[in-house]
Amino acid sequence: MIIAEEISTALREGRGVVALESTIISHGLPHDSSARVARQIEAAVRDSGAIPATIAIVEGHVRIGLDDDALDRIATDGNVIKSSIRDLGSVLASGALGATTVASTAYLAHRGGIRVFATGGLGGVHRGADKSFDESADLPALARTPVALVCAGVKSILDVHATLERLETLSVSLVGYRSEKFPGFYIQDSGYLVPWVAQSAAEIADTLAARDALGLEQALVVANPIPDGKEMARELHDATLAAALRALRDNKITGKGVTPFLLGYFHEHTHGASLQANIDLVLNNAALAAQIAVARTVRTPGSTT
Ligand code: PSU
Ligand code: MN
Repeated sequence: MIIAEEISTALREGRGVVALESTIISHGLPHDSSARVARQIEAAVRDSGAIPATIAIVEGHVRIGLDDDALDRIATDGNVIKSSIRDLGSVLASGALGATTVASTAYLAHRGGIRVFATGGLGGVHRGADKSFDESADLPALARTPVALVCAGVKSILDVHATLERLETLSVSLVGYRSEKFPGFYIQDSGYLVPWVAQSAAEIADTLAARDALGLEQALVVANPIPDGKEMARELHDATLAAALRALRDNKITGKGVTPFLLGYFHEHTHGASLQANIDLVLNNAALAAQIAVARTVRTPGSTT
């Protein structure tokens, strides 16, 4: 595991650090914009006073903090492997280029001493999972990794109700940021409520500290709705979702290809609207995660790891 010097120094000095996943760059965004967006996400973390730590597998090493070259390769190389926890060993041993998912990023960040993590949307239970058994490895990973994960809820492509039930069963903490509505990624309201609401980053830092004092090993998911005025138009969203799910069936896509296919379908069929929403919500999450990471250093000095 190679931790970039800026990040290891920040961790040693007890400064705020935010982990960022790389599958969103390699598989969640179109190749022509992903490198630019990846840098914008890192800049959003810095603008809020924390150090970004984008995680990926490069040439047989886990890299925490990517240089320009590695970030460009993750964004543009067509052979980068979407790497969940079960893939890590094989990707490392083969020397392949690997992009980490929420599950593997949370695991590696925690091992590297980073407690706050930002992504777009959490993986979850897919529609039809009662037959397909398709439930993201993100959920069981969060059940045993005590990071604070800022996300815009789960993608509307998923079964939101079932995902919330699974999060409850797995004892993953769930707090809405300034909203009691559980967000639906491209849209502010998934139609479900969150069990707790926090009004500030400091409140979330306190919640994390209280859980730490009890030795809880589950994640704290912070649900941060896409900002006002940035969500996708409902009609376009609902129509695209229905068509994307039909295309998924027609193309017989299964396994780890499902999420990238659905996100790609949205990006191709909404004339840039879903892409813009995706970018807006990720930047919003990166900024909040940075505020939480900084709040932790103020509220609980010396306990950033
Ligand atoms: N959220 C996004 N874009 C993405 C993903 C999430 O905004 O590309 C990725 C994350 O890496 C997440 C993964 O962990 O999708 C979930 O994939 P699956 O459903 O195959 O577990
Ligand atoms: Mn799956």
